Amino acid sequence: MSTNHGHLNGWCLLLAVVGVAAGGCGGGDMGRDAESPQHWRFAIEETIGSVQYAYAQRFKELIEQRTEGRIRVTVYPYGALGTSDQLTEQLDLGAIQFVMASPGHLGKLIPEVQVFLLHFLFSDDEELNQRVLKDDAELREILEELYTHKRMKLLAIYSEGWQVWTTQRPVRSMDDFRGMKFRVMTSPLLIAAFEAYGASPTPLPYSEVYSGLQLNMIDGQENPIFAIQEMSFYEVTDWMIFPRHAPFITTAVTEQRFFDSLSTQKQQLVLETIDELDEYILNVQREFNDHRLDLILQARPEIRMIELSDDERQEFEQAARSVRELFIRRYGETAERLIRRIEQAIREQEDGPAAAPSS
Ligand code: 6CS
Repeated sequence: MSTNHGHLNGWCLLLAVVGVAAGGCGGGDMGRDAESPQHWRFAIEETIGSVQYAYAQRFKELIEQRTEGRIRVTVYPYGALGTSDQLTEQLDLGAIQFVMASPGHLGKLIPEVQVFLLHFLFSDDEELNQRVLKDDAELREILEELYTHKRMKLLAIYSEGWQVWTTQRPVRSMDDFRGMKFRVMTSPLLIAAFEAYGASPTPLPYSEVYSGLQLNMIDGQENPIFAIQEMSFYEVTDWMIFPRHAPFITTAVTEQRFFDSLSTQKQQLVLETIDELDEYILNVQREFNDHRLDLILQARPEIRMIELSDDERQEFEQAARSVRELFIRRYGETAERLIRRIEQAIREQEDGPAAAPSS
């Protein structure tokens, strides 16, 4: 990210072109009297109707209600302001105040956050995982520090549902992955993850996945069901594979300087609102993923589905271990602490706080 003024003016120009009165571009709302109207901008990495959209819209509703309209929130869906990487750049420039930043892309900027991309790390129980992501103080502390170094304030971490592979041929074993051009998000660890399975991973931004599948530049990709439906990936796929190897995890973020400029009351308002959204979004993602699987099946009943058995998952789980080791080798002590903390927090949730530390 850059704070270079040439860049800044470029973004201000871009924002002006797309119709955003950019508060952060030279004397906007920040730093005004706490009671004056304010306009906050929340950019997401997904389209209207997505899980992230539901999250940001609910945030908007609650903030506007609670401030009786003194704070206005505009939500920018994917495409309005650029790719995931461009959203975090614009946050850094102060042009937007809130973004969704998924580790699948943010990992280029904060490598340790790629812990959320590791396969077979989380439990099968979504509610348990959510408690770990939301409530584990040590995990949050480590991550908050990493985000702060990049001038971001981490607000929330949540799952949008299990990643599902969409492919042109059945996949039950690593053999089936051999030579498959598989699209991954742009964080480097995902390349290692699918190389370990024998595939040929191809990093691409979200907006290029549909055309990549349609033109056979890629043979497969992974995303939660709701995204497969709303991005129409199901139109250009023959198989859906359910390995339960990883949830799609994202983070809601604000810019640190913006947050620090708010009155204590407004900071509290943001934190309390975010806190409430956690349960809301767990229910939304479940509902979206369930319902949209039905929509996919109605639209293309010929799509074939495979749920990997525990035995079939084992082969992948075994291969994924080398990626964990690579993650630690590449990114060091903090990376290792994050893995250990997540494992320990899951054990504590499963067995109660007295769970013994791992050896
Ligand atoms: O695959 C991706 O790139 C995207 N998938 C989702 C579900 N959300 C945002 C992310 O960029």
